[in-house]
Amino acid sequence: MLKLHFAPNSRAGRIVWLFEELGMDYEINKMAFHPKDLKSDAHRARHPLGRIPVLEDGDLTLWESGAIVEYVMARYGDGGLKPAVESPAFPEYLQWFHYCEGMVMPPINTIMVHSVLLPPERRDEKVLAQAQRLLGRSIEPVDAALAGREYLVGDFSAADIMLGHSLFMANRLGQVSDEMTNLKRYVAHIEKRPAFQKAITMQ
Ligand SMILES: N[C@@H](CCC(=O)N[C@@H](CS)C(=O)NCC(=O)O)C(=O)O
Repeated sequence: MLKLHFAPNSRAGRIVWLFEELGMDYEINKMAFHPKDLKSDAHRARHPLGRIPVLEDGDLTLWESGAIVEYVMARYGDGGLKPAVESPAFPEYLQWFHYCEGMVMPPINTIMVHSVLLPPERRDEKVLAQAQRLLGRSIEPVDAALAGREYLVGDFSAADIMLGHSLFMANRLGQVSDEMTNLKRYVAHIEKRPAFQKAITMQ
């Protein structure tokens, strides 16, 4: 059975969300979002940087959430959760799938570091404000693309799992302005999916 190394309130939620959407069986190794677990020798043996998510499938150990999502879909997804390669929606699907880690998560990481993770005396207000501006600019095109759309590209897809999870985090951090009405509506919509709720409430 597939085994996911997981910590609450992290990108590992994307993989649980995917498993649940696909109706798969899986095993969870719950770790604390804390160096005592993530930077342990046991976990560094799985991921050189001591990060999550990490997937184990038999002898395979795989990290990078996007790679894990693509691997699980290719091996176990039966062609679901993505447009066919020939479909006009396929290139845009790829764009939003990769926009997530490429453009949206970097400023979210910085915001997390300078508003939550560092002790108050080490937080930098200027770095925080710069990351907040960058995140705002990065999510504007997503808000525009979502006009009149239920999901990012037609039917619900893995791009919604990747980028939707980041937009949920951005919203939870208070970084989605009320003017981004398409984004607000979209986040409220994906939050209603039972598979998402299972992933997000897993502690
Ligand atoms: N690009 C990687 C990022 C992995 C990552 O940074 N994960 C965070 C949790 S969301 C983590 O493990 N942080 C622990 C740390 O930085 O020590 C992915 O998508 O899997």
